[in-house]
Amino acid sequence: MRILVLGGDGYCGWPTALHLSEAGHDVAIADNFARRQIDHELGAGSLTAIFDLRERVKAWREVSGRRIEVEVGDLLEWDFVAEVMERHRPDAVVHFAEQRSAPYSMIDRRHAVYTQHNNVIGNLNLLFAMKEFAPDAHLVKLGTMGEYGTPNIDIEEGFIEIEHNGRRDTLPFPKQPGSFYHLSKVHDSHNIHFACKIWELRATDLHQGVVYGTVTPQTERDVRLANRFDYEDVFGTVLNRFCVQAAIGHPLTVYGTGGQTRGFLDIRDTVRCIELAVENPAEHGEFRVFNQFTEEFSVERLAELVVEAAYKMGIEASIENVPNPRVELEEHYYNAKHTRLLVLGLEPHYLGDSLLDSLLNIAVENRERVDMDAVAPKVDWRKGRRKDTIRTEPEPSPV
Ligand code: NAD
Ligand code: USQ
Repeated sequence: MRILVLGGDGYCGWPTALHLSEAGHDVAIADNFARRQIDHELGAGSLTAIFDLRERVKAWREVSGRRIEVEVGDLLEWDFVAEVMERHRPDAVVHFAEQRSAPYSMIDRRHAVYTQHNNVIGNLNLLFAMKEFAPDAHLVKLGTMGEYGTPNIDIEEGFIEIEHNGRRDTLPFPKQPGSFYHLSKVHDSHNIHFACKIWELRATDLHQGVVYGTVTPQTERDVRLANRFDYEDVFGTVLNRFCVQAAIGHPLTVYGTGGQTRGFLDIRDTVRCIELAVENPAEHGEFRVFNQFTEEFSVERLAELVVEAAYKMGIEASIENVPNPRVELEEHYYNAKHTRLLVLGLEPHYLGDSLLDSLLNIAVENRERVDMDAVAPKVDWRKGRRKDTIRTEPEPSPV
């Protein structure tokens, strides 16, 4: 298949592009490098050294003999999106290209506006370009489990059958997102659903949980293929952060009581889920939702698992329940369905000692690169970013 991977320079996009290329598909990446620019803005960076995209695809060609095309541009620019879609006429479009950090979207008005503008309008441009130039293509869109929030009932995969005043209907599952970022994903879902209805587009909205890990069989084939590994307070996801914190002797920062529970998955399962969605497309006019995670953990439990794994490696790690900078339930019911990808053939990598060992080892090997000031949480949902942490020199802002 001809597959366009939008946001293919990012944490999930890069290993997915490699995985799809290795599976024999013709892959092209589009990216505007906004994520690398945000590293400059935040004064932070990946724990692992990452090469620029041109070097990455060159290395991939050397080790695999397979070519990945690169398109540099912004989904906000209609001419770019239209031109890329018209020239490639893809069979599938995998859309990762959004601002994906909840804390980043909560820094202040400017960052909230950037996040929703970038995500919602980029996605809308894409829908119009698909309608115009690739109406048969299948859109595989990265959404998030956080669209649902934490309701006191089981979470279904996208839709719920409801009986109300004696009548029944199947309706989109209620959404209660917890940040301006998560809200942008809800807006995207509505726009995609509507586009499928009116233009008969076909789409799969992958409500992905929190991703951990960094290595896939492709990224470890050459140092130039390494994936990014975010650990700081804005882009680092919780398990990756805990492993780095353990490696540098920083207490594991459990927010509040740590009873907040989420769906999690290994980056190796992310790339496989995308492949399964691409190879089993939705029908014309169909908007389907797959919940993409493999296991549920509370944050406190994850911290305990990291402490135990670190102990076996001779590292003494500790847990600190810090005041929660977010507004979220810390004790709640959580039971989310996630069978549709399993039915298609997903064989999950469950969180175990070997993965934790490997993450802790990567963290230990790279500990000299860790910026200690970037570890503690600085963005508060109610107050925005602490003023003393704002850089005084001008920021190269993506806004
Ligand atoms: P990332 O920030 O590492 O990658 C996103 C990529 O998209 C970056 O390379 C960025 O430069 C690019 N991009 C952003 N806006 C763009 C635009 N307007 N035009 C072109 N390129 C643009 O993020 P990620 O962790 O790889 O996440 C990818 C997707 O998966 C996101 O949509 C995110 O919401 C979703 N997701 C991620 C996780 C996770 O734990 N990382 C979990 C659930 C869902
Ligand atoms: N948390 C801690 N300590 C930390 C960091 C986080 O306790 O040091 C807690 C948070 O309060 C939250 C949970 O861990 O309850 C998850 O936080 P996270 O930063 O790992 O993930 P989140 O902000 O939810 O966002 C990430 C991705 C996002 C994706 C989402 C999937 O950045 O792109 O959409 O995971 S989900 O959580 O299912 O919505």
